[in-house]
Amino acid sequence: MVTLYQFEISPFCDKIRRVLHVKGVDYTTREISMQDAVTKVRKVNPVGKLPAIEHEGRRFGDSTDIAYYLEERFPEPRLLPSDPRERALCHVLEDWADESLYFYEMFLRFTLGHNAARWVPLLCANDSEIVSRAARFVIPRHMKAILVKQGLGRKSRKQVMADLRRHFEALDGMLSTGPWLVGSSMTLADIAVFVQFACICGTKEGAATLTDFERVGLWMQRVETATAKPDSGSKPALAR
Ligand SMILES: N[C@@H](CCC(=O)N[C@@H](CS)C(=O)NCC(=O)O)C(=O)O
Repeated sequence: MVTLYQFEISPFCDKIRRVLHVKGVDYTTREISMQDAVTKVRKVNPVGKLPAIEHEGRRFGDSTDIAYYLEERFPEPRLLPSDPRERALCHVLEDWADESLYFYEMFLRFTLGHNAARWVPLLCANDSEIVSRAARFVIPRHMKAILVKQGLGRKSRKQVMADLRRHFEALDGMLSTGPWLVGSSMTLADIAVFVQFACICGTKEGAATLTDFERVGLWMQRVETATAKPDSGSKPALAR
């Protein structure tokens, strides 16, 4: 049994849940509240981020490391291509998702007031009322500070939205030759990119942009269906 330490609405935690679903691995989740984040996260991952997993006495974090570990321990069905070029492309696309797209979802969900009003309470679903109330003020500012350091937070909203549209166009272009991003079957690249776009499309602006990209919408449905929790029917694992 795998134990997944998570913030439920984190795209990286969603990535690992979906890998576990595809591979049919039994797992249990331990939700970390915002209140406990500072003390508890470092106990399971010294880097201080989630997801982290515990399996057969080993605990470690980083969604890419976890996904590669799961691929090794539970090889079927394969999510990493064996062809070297495809494997490399899969890695580069996962990195695009984790290191670039992530900041767009952070910008949209947590720094725009109307979206933050929905997402901050979900982030604090396991916290006391007082922490939850404080978070409504603190989280958008904390995320904004991260984004200013990263760079995206120094751009105007209009510039960020233009950048985001370019990312939608890039994804749409990649899907113009086949149903999956790399090779002829779903890979970790599809899952990693999907979870970030799912968060992006969980915002007013992201959902509006998606309506211009039918092919992206169809791919999202494909990935959702292929990676949903086996007993969850058609209900998305990540509320959008
Ligand atoms: N590269 C890491 C990123 C994980 C990450 O940024 N997780 C966020 C939640 S979405 C986190 O734990 N943030 C807490 C922090 O940075 O202090 C991965 O792939 O696991």
